[in-house]
Amino acid sequence: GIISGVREDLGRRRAALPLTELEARLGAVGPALDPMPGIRSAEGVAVIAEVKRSSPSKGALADIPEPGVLARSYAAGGASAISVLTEERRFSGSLADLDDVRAAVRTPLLRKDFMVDAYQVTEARAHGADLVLLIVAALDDALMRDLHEQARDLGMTALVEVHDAAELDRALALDPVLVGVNARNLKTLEVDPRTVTALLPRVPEGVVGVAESGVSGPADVATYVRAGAGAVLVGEALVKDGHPEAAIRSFID
Ligand code: IGP
Repeated sequence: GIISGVREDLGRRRAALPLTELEARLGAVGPALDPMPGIRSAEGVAVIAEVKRSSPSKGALADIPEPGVLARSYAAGGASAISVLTEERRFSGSLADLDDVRAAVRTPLLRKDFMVDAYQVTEARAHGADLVLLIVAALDDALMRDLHEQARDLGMTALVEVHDAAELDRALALDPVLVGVNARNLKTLEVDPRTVTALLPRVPEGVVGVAESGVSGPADVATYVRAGAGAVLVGEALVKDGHPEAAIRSFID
């Protein structure tokens, strides 16, 4: 599956920068932005707009020559945060995409990847990310707690992603501020919005619930909002839309 494949990639990735060098860069990137005030105060629903070139289920989604340009239109449309896929093998993303987006906008940025060790979290911050994704299904409780704490120590916010009630319980044990329910089953890769509508009502008040995947228009957003979504995370529909700015506005209204 996707998650075991990611672990195999780690050796290759470590050929990149030594940890000490990444840590040396942390001072230069400036403090992480807190996405929560913007997400909590968004009118209607907060939109987390994703830069996504391709996916394992759909293949290539869009040609994105300049992720920073796309990100600027996301920001102009009112996105509360921007997600950038950095996973290379299955999503054709990269840290270069994150760098490009960071240079283009001041909006809080999520590094969207399969985080399975501390190096990746430090790397995210060193490249200007303000949020990291923690997928509960990919982590045991001890590692999840460590990465969650590390993110907080770096001033970052974790988006803790779940797919079922047992994972939601594990996520809530972290005392998170942002919990995502992904409608896409990571094993079958199929999207079932009922995953979101069943689980979001179980997210306690004070924790922002993020509905992830399967938004193709305002009607899907409305369904998720009725289930209690404080934010929606949208990729495919926005990268394929010629007018992402207007699309985001249509989700918010
Ligand atoms: C976006 P969509 O259907 O709007 O393109 O989905 C987002 O939810 C999806 O990219 C995603 C994802 C993930 C990708 C959610 N969780 C974990 C990779 C890894």
